[in-house]
Amino acid sequence: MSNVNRFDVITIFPEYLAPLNLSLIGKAHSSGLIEIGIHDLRAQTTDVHGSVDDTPYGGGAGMVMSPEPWGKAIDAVAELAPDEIHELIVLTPAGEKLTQDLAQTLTKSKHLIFACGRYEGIDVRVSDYYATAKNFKVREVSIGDYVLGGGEVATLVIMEAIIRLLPGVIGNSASLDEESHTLTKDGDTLVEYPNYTKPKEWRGLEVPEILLSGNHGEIAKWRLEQALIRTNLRKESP
Ligand code: 6GU
Repeated sequence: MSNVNRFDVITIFPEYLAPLNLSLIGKAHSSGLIEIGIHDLRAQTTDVHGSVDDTPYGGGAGMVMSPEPWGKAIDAVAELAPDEIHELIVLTPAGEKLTQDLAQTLTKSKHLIFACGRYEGIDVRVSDYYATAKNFKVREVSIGDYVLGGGEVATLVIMEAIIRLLPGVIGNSASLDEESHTLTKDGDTLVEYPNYTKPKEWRGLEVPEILLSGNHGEIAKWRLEQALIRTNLRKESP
């Protein structure tokens, strides 16, 4: 059983995932901390036009993605990690909302498969089928209450949220403990305190005196106060 986390993305726009080669994720991939595969759904089509969608049963606007190319593509990528449980993430604005807590949970999955729907989404029988298939788990996930053209950008968001939490990806892992939306020991989630660096004065704006004091106890107290103020401000204006 492989010790690295594997991520497979199925899409009709493989080029949309090009940013995965950059920065943190690019480095994690090239250093072998993670495996990433990007797969073109159209490779699984059989007709000359490479059709991946059709009109909805029951009528209505738009097109629905056909189940068979998805079934073939998902079966094929499952073979790339044959000993793992496959966590199939179906991207849809109707899904469970992404949170830091969900990102943390998904770090535990050794094999994540992202199914990027377009148009009016994927025939729901794809989710229904894999929900009971051997060695599969299914989650429908959304990144927020707005509608995107497809699941590709949502996949980038979710993968970045997960991958930066994996051991070895961020050099200074202590920076993960203090950041926004992380559960505190009291079970709350706070947004982060404000940060300052040099110079001491910039365009007439001063760094708070307390941060220059060298008094670590007082600084910790001030930062917690600031985090609470910011958290409460956000709750009043969601
Ligand atoms: Cl995952 N997909 C689409 N198409 N729109 C979204 C989304 C996903 N999450 C928020 N909006």
